[in-house]
Amino acid sequence: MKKYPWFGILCGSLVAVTASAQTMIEGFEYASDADLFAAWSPQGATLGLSDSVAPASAGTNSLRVDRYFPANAWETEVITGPVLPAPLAIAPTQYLTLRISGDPQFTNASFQTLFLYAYDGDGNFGRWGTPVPTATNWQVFNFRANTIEKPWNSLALPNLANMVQFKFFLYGQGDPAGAPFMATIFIDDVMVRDTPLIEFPAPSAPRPLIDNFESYADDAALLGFYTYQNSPAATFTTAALATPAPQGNQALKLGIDFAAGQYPWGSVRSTPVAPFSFPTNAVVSFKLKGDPSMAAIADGGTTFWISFYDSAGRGINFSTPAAPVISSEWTTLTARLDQFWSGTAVDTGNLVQWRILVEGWEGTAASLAQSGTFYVDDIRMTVPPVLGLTWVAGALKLTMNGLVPGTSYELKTTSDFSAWSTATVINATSATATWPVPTGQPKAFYRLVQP
Ligand SMILES: [Ca+2]
Ligand SMILES: [Ca+2]
Repeated sequence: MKKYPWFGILCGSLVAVTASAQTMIEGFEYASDADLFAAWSPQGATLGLSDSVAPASAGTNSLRVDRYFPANAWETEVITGPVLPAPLAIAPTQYLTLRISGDPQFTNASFQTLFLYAYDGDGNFGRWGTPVPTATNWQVFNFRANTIEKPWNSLALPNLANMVQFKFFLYGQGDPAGAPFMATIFIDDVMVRDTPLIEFPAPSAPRPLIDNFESYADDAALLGFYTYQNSPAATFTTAALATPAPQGNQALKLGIDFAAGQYPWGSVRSTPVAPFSFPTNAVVSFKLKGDPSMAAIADGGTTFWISFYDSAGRGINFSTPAAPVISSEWTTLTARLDQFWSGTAVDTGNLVQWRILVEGWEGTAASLAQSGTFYVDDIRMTVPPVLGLTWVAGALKLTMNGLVPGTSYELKTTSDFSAWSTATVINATSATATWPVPTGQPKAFYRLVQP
């Protein structure tokens, strides 16, 4: 007799489906509310299908939950999902992911948490939870599977290799209860994934000019926009405006007193600005003048960094070799997006901040303190212009898009690539310009350059 339960578990594990890179547990893509109600049942809430879905969601429906939370201690809604068609095996390193759109009404709650409960074939269960959002935009929750918690009323943590059912527990009140309220939330795309789901909003417009240091009336204005970041704390940076400059009248001057020891660096970080994107075809360019007095101690840690940050403070970095950092001449450096590196996913469509940094050296613990002076100017993020040809009223016109207003371009032409001549100069007043192609030439090639 005792063999039967053992046999049952063995059979269950044999038919379990292993969650692959992305396994959809529930997308709420039911044809009707009746089909939804056959699968999901509430306790005191009203459920329904909604056409509110997250922008990146593949489906057209989500689950709408309307629930009145009276002022009772620990007032909780339980929404029970269907028994899975086959047990699901979830690896401890995988993620339980779901989308949710919250409700500001939850600010009334004295305790507000959405738990995803998971049940195994033996009736043990665990949960992952997070505060219910009080914003109505779609958000993503990612729970690492092995962070599952055992509620007080479960005998044991569930066996992640044999999951058979999921439920939502929606806590709307703690103890004591807050004010009563009516709330509506939306849930969608309950998934098992190998990696967290990270999505970013639509990209903002590019910012062609990052900083040319011409807009600051004086050093005080410069330091109203930039703040110091140094490491270790004994490193000291002084930022000022410097004249002459390779562009305009002013450049950034960084005087850095590097502390003794390894990897000292000094930097200035901008104030957050309106979000801007770093298009994949854009090029960051800047001018850098180094300090030849650093040459004697320069090593692999002697480097200049420019970094950009998204609104969550996640950064991408471009770092140079030592040569421009120890050069007494101005060097123009360029970097494409794929030359920037990062340890995390960064919303490069919505960057809001940048940092200008000089690291003195790698050195050793015995490295002595030393000072250096560095200059930076004309930091730009340029998207190459795009040329096209159009017929307008029987005449051929060259169209130029993606121009930077205020910039002067030379339109170069050749018929056979043996020599290029200047066809015209375009002083861009907007992002677009046109130029009439001369009639009577059988073929010509054009390119637009920024002299
Ligand atoms: Ca859906
Ligand atoms: Ca300048």
